[in-house]
Amino acid sequence: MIRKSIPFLAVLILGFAASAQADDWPEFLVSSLPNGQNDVDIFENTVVWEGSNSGLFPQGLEIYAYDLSTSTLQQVTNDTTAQRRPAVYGDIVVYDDHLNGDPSVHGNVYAYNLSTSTELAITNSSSANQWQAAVYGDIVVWQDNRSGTGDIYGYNLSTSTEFAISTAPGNQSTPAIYGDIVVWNDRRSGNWDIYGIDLSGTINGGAEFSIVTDTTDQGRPSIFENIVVWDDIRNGAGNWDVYGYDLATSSEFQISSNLASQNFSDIWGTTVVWTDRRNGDANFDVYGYDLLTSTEFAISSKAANQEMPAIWGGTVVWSDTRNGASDIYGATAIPEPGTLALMGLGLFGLAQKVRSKRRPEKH
Ligand SMILES: [Ca+2]
Ligand SMILES: [Ca+2]
Ligand SMILES: [Ca+2]
Repeated sequence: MIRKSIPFLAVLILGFAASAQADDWPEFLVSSLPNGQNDVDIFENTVVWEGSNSGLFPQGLEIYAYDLSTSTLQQVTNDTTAQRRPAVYGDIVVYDDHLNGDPSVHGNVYAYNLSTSTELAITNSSSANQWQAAVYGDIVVWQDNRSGTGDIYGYNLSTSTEFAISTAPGNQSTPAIYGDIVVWNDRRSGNWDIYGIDLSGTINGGAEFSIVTDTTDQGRPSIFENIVVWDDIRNGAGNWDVYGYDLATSSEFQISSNLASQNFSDIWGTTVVWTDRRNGDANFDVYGYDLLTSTEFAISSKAANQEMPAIWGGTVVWSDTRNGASDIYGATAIPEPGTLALMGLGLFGLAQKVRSKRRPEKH
């Protein structure tokens, strides 16, 4: 009985997918608080960002959280300093706190537990800048300027222990973490590269390693499982592209190739997302790419700017100026035809498991 129903269902679904292919993903408004909202991140149903309730910028910036499953908005911080650049994993939101609002000086890294409503100071420096935090499990990582140039430091929330990750010459910046792997932007060579380290010691005996050392600039790495993605200017000024690297096979691959700029990339599963200028420099859009099917697609190409996306599962969130001051919007993936068929048979969970276990194809 079930076998007989599949071809009929597949025809219906393929027809739907073909007609919907060129469209943006189905979207929703996350937050339209006044005065602008930026630097969004997402983990499961939790979306976090920086915004200014008071309208004072940047000193009035606070951290907000929104639960997509309960439609609940929470103001995480509320004080006279500026909190910026939140990142979230589970119940833990990390961010940097700036006494005078200036993001380049006097920053400290904090962590806030959404389930216990408690804030923890990860660093406590009155002079050096600690900022650009990321979190995975119990490990918080950030850029630390205590030596005079940017280094990468980490903190274990379960053992309350701080540790240095990279104190190499030149600047180390914008770390990202997945499991035991930390990756970051690195200028030890005189131009920006991407480096990484395996905190478990498996890769390269636990010593840091280069991921890309092209002579042009690479920036803002993100990581999911064994895939690292970053923004790359090797194809010429005004033409950022997104590149990737598979830590399991030590192979690099190009992800975007449009002649306009694609940057501010992020990755979850086999989906890579970024800010795309192909439709004009005053009309940023959010595009994506599926590493499994080698397919590029628009996620939001509305008027004005959709930018700096973050992804978790099938949900993408971004900053959006379509209404004037920047709002937070989100969109959910249109399931692939095969996935829709499995949903019809009640096997969607199985399909997701299989997809997440499969490795991206090489380019
Ligand atoms: Ca470089
Ligand atoms: Ca490009
Ligand atoms: Ca746009």
